[in-house]
Amino acid sequence: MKNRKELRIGLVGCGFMGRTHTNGYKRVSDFFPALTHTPVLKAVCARNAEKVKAFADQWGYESTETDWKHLVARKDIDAIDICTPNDFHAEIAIAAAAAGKMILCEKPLARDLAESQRMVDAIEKAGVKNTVWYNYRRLPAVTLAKQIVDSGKLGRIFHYRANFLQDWTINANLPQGGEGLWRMDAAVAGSGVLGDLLSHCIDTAMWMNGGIKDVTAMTETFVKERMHQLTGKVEKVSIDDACAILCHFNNGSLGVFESTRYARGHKALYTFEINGANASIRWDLHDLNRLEYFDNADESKVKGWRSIHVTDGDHPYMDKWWVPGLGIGYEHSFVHQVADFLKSLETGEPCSPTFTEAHETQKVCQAVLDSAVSGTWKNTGIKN
Ligand code: SOE
Repeated sequence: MKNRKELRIGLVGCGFMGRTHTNGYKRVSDFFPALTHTPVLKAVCARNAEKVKAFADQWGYESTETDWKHLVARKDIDAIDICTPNDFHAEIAIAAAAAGKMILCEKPLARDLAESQRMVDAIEKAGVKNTVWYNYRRLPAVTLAKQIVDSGKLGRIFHYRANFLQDWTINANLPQGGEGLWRMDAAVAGSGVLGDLLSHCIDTAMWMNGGIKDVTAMTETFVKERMHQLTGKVEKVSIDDACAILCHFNNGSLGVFESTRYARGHKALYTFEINGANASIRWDLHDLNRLEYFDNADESKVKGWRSIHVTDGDHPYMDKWWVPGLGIGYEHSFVHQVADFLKSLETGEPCSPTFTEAHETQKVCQAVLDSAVSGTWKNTGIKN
């Protein structure tokens, strides 16, 4: 740790994402020893004083705050990490940018396009470093898929398809809103599976296969009314429980995306497949260290889908972990995102996806919602 520059973190929110990010900060310097910066867990902020104190004690934060405005004003904080429900992303990010802080924001960037535009304007005006935690990009098998696509091995790409399936909201008696359930409240989340799950798929897709030009989509809310945990009243449900998208990418390929919280038996099944003229690749979060690859140039008698165990020393990020053949997990994607953010402090390069890139994902989400309402194709406005 000696001689490393400190990156003093102020975390807002101490739920599930607060834990994943904090684990990333804690692990990174041990496994990426060549980095010149090291995160310091300076402060964590949440409204509930007892809860935030317990989180700070458990994870090793030096201090706590109960008002994010106090955290943003602190001189001993370099970077604000936003892990709150979506309705606070914009307000905190805009204030943090104005205070000259670096910002790491949990996905999706915002509830809607207008909000994400204001966030992009704020970071551009302030010129502060920023990134959005679309963590799946940084699983070694997913990064390898990106490298294979970039190498041109797939040839002309025809199809990109992705799914993100869950089943945790099928029970009609599950309330909406409030702690742990804010993802079901459109006023807080912005949208349902679109922003929460499909945004991951859209981010990965545009990273690998370029911009999405236009979309046609349908959304469905299967349970129309639920008791709201905060008001105790039965209220209309306004989020999308399920969403299906057809789209054209700017490179001429076709995209098919599906997400739902009503796929009985699936807890977090994220899969994607890309079909090119020469080769195809596919990936499945449930087997996250594997990438499947089909190369049409293989000798015909042995031609078939290869199952690549992405755990060798020359695979992305893997030289930092154990020995070849030993896998890593979901949590490592967050360690890798911290490592890449710290690296970007050294190089001066942006840490992708930046707010500007995540705003492109918001453009697709907006077009999806508009299309689902109008029943027509919608342009995203994304040019490349
Ligand atoms: C929802 O259940 C959720 O936790 C998302 O919010 C995350 O972004 C996704 O990675 C896993 O599922």
